[in-house]
Amino acid sequence: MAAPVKVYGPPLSTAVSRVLACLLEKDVSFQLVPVNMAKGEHKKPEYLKIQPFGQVPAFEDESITLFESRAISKYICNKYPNQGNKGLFGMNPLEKASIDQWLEAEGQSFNPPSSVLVFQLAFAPRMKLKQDENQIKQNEAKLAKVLDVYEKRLGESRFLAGDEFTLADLSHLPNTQYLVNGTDRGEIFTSRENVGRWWGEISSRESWKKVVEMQNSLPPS
Ligand SMILES: N[C@@H](CCC(=O)N[C@@H](CS)C(=O)NCC(=O)O)C(=O)O
Repeated sequence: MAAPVKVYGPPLSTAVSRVLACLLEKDVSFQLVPVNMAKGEHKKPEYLKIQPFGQVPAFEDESITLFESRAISKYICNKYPNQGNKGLFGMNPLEKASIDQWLEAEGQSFNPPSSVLVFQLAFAPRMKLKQDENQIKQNEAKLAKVLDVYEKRLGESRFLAGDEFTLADLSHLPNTQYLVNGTDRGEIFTSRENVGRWWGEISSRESWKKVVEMQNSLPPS
């Protein structure tokens, strides 16, 4: 039997949790390798050999290493097409293109404002850092515009890339989880009928519930 793949980094990291959700959807066994970010382990030369930008996650599958959570997730889907959720990254070129399109929308349009808000609203208070009200205001406005597009799309189809849950939806889970459940700004999602319905559905996936359990079972840092 092949050795389990390795994911380096803490499940509380949004990018790490994206990869974990994908592995769980695809029923791929994995080993989580701790990286102590408080001690700067992600900036050490040994770690930079597998993640040259000094970020988490890094990923190892036998002799290959990868970084970038979305690229890692696609690799997992492509390597295990017949395992777990078979349609997670589509079954034909058209499905794959539609999933890629919404994955790009997530990476290019949704992630920039939502990750700033996750940092400002969820992480800064925990880290006892001063919040930047201007950044919060500007990024809330940017995210609202993106979610208006999603609201329309999700009025036409059950999930972003069509009628099935895919990597495109999965990729939105980490930031949305923090914003809906870890801040008082969840309304930006839940006040939009279709986006709220979609969030309810995607966040109830068994895979995601397991990731949240992993996050909640960590000792407080
Ligand atoms: N685009 C990268 C982003 C990775 C990323 O930003 N990781 C954060 C944690 S969620 C990190 O390592 N931050 C520490 C740093 O940048 O020094 C991916 O999706 O893998």
